[in-house]
Amino acid sequence: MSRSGFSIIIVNHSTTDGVCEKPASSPKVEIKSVCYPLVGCFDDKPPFNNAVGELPRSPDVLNVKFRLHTRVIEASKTFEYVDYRNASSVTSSHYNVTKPLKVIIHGFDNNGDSPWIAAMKDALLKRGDFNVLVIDWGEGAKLPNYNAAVANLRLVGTQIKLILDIIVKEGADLKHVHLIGHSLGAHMAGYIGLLLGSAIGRITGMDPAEPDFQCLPTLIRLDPGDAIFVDVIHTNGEPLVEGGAGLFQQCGHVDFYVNGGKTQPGCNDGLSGAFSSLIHNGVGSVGDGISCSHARSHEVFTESINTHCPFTGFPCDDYDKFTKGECLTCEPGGCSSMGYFSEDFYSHGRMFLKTKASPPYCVYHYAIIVETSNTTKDTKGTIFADEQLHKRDTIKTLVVINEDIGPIKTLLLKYKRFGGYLGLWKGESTFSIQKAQVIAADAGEKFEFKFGEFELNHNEEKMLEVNGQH
Ligand SMILES: [Ca+2]
Repeated sequence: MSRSGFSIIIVNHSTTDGVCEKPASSPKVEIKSVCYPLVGCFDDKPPFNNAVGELPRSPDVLNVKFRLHTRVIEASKTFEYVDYRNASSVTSSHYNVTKPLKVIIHGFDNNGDSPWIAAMKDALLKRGDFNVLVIDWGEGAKLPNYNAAVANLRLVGTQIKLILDIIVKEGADLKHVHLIGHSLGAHMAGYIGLLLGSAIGRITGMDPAEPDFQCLPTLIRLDPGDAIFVDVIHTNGEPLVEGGAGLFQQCGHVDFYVNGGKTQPGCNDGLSGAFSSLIHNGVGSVGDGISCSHARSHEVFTESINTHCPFTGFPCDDYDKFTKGECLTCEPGGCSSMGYFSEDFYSHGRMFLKTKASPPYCVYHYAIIVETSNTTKDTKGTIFADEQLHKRDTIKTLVVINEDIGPIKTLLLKYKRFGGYLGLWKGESTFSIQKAQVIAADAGEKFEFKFGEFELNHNEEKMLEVNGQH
């Protein structure tokens, strides 16, 4: 029993890292349903029993607000309301059916006034002359009943679908509709895609919520079948019990794992401010109530809308390999760009990228590769972060820099021998290098330094001049 008096059961079928186990068969329970005017009926027949017995509240109780923003509207006022029950609220608004539509959908414990929504809306209107629809379903997504919010998202998704029906009737093309959802909002976007037969142009899922969705059927959660293009940003894919709020499993055509996709630099989510605390106890203690790593997904998406920094995502088997600089050549399927411009790339699958701990988050990725000489003695010491240094080794490391530093002319190498224990097992006083390379991964360029063996003394710095660029 939680502190607020609600007993909450979360449906998940996984252990860690989004590895799904076959769910045990559900016991037979009586199917409940509820019906409302225009939006129709909702029951909890599997797989829609993930809300653990909750059914959507009535439209009157949820009182969802649909706020339309355009450049024209913003010139004189903040927004206009549109309503699925009244087509003329759309046709008499400043909605322009010849322009693309961006729909921003928040998640649990957020509402239309959550500050990140205004920041994203502003960035979108700066980028293009769009219709931007902000969905304020704060009443249906409020603390403390997470499962009720999971149930409500189907009703709100249906309401949004009815608005899309109106704009299609007015001549808009669903191909130019882009749903952008955070957390539960990402799954709501998937549900709208389901209702519209996957005809929507694009869904961006920003750290889609894990509780009640992980490893459950694609019918109820975001998946690549929900739109023509689905891009997903993972920032808080830790298991729920360890404070994670987002799905770790792939659920788009392209999935970006930011800093590995589990927790974010600069965030100290801890368990006290984590999502599990929020849904079990109704206690939100971090910022707008959602954990820092979970919120990072919409921050990086918003930054990607108007930046020149590429947010390059690199295909890789896992994050460990990526941090060792082993996946910076955009092989085999090519790279992509996390965020707004991911649609422009054909590359699909799992992509990895680093960011900074604070805005601007985007960084440029460089691999520094040092090949050691085959005549040197094995030793222990430090070149970059590696400690065990062997002859004929190739040492790779990934470094990130805030800006594109352009062509690289020089590389400073330093060898520091291992200091030993109690005066024993000290590293060798010199270590020999065969050659060094730097890969400027975002630019796709390679710089070669110094062919032929040279020695580095302990604590000595050697400046190498570039002698080749590819
Ligand atoms: Ca789906």
